[in-house]
Amino acid sequence: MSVLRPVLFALLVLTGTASAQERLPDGGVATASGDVAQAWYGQSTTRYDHGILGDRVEGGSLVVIDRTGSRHELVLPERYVFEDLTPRLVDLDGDGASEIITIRTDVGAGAAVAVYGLRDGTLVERSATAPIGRSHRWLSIAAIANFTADAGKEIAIVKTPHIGGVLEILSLKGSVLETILPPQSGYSTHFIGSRDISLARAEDTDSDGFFELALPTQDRRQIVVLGFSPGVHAVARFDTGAVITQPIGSFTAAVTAARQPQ
Ligand SMILES: [Ca+2]
Ligand SMILES: [Ca+2]
Ligand SMILES: [Ca+2]
Repeated sequence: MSVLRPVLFALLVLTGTASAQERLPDGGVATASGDVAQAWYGQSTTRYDHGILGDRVEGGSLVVIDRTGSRHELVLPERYVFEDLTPRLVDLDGDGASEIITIRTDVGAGAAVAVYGLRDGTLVERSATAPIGRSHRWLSIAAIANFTADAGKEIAIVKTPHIGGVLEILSLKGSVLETILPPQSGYSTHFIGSRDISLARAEDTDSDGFFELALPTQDRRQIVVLGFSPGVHAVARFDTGAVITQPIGSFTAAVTAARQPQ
């Protein structure tokens, strides 16, 4: 016993150190209760010189632990990085299996949304948008929720949030991520250097089953609340009195108060 205990302790410490080293230093671990138990970014790399998320270290692989405890790793080709901090685990299409939603950047052509999943026990790409089209152009995944009557949950993104952000709503249809409503310009959900990937927040303020999205205007001095069903429409607008630097908090009460007749 006296020999075994220190050996076991040393093994545990080594295991912990290894997993910490392989994870993106400032990245998080996403957890869920479905077929995917955990996901994070590994194989940190400095091969992309953009550095808008607090440092110039980005993810080079996607690591997934399935519900049986098996580990899967998808290593990106050299021309890509995950320009993101923590993958998102959401069942977009309602089939009971988690989708793994990431921001994947083509070093030469900018950021895209890439969706992965486990299929027959293998980690595979389910779908991806085209990259923005230029290097050093990023997009923020603003929120994922049921925004419209399209089946399942939709992904709200803001392309190029630093230089004239454009909001788009994406719906996963089979293997295609389709933009389903007219893009809306003039929003910003991230500022350079921030580790908050999104300043936006989704809530169903009127309990109709469709979520509204609160997001900062381009100058980050106002919050606009948009609804998407039916069609894109403004629900409320608030002056913040200062530049927004933190993710927006719960806004249902403010919207409810704004709806009341004065
Ligand atoms: Ca699914
Ligand atoms: Ca929907
Ligand atoms: Ca609603």
